[in-house]
Amino acid sequence: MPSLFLQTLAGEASSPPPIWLMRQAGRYLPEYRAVRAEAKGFLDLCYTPDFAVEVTLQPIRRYGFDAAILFSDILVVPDALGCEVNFVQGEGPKLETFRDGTAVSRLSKARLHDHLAPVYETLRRLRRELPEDTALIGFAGAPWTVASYMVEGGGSKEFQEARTFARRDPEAFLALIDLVTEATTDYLLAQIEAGAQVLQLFDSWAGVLPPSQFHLWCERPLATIVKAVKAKRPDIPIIAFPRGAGPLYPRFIDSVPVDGVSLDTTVPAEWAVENLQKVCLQGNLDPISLLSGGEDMLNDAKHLLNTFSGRPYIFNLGHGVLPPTNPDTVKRLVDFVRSYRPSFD
Ligand code: 1CP
Repeated sequence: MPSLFLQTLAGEASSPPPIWLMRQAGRYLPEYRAVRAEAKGFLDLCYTPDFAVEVTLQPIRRYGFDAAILFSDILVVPDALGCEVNFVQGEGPKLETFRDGTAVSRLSKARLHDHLAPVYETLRRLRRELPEDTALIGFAGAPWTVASYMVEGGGSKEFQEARTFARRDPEAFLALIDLVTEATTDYLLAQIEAGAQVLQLFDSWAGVLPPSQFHLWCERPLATIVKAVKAKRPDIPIIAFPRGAGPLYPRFIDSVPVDGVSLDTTVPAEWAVENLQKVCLQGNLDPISLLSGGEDMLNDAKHLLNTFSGRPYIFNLGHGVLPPTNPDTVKRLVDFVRSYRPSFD
């Protein structure tokens, strides 16, 4: 029997909707922190199937979410292309920088699959260990977001270096985007072979692109990936998360043939229902509301459930679970969503 999650992505509305949360595995869970302390570092956690399988399953055991997301990170792709990546505790990722054509030409996807073999092993084991009706989500970062970390050398508020490189030398920047696009396509197809049943593409920094550059660096590479994956595996649904796209969401779904889009916290739910009719919608609850975790959070959740009622919708947040979130609050939210029946008061 297909899972509720897969049925919803195929276009069937259900009440209550399926639920999972971005960053459902992570630092807010004490059992995650215990495994993290055993690993030599964050990348060791991602590349050791015993650890990665365990932390993927932790939120499924606690909350019985409708989908599990592979535990890994978007930055394993740059790492596999030969860009040095380090996770400094408390400071976030630090990467070797690539800011001109000469630097970009040093990268190669020759060792991609060798390097990412442990991720594929994690997926194979997960598919065996998960309950049959829990969907397994594979994922990757979108080329714009991944390339931005490689140009910047880490996280950033504005991604000024990446945006400057893209304008100063669009040809060299395109070479970087094209390489990440090809590697990501190969990586996602291998994830499907290993057991991923759904894919999500995270374009976390799509929102720093002005409308004039949005097609070139966000939509175009994502459309290339989605078309290439669908040409080989039309059976696998794909969700994209162009975070911060705002009024560009409608043209995004016109140019990138995805099955679903994840909504950040800035998009009004009513606007999304009106303007994004041809895909399944996901997300939109403010992760900050889980920090108070009271009536305020439940009212927002109820508003989303009522607004998206009667159309394909996957309950989720507008961005990841924050580390200070109380695990009991997540339980409260899941119970609330699962006991929901439509009402329009
Ligand atoms: O110390 C720790 O334990 C590291 C914290 C952490 C975790 C739990 C990082 C470092 N990555 C992850 C896991 C992760 N990352 C998942 C796992 C599955 C799940 O959701 O449960 C996923 C899907 C990601 C994806 C990811 N990594 C994104 C896209 C989604 C988003 O949040 O916008 C991005 C931008 C990253 C980069 C990254 N990795 C880690 C951090 C702290 C960051 C952000 C760095 C920054 O920009 O400041």
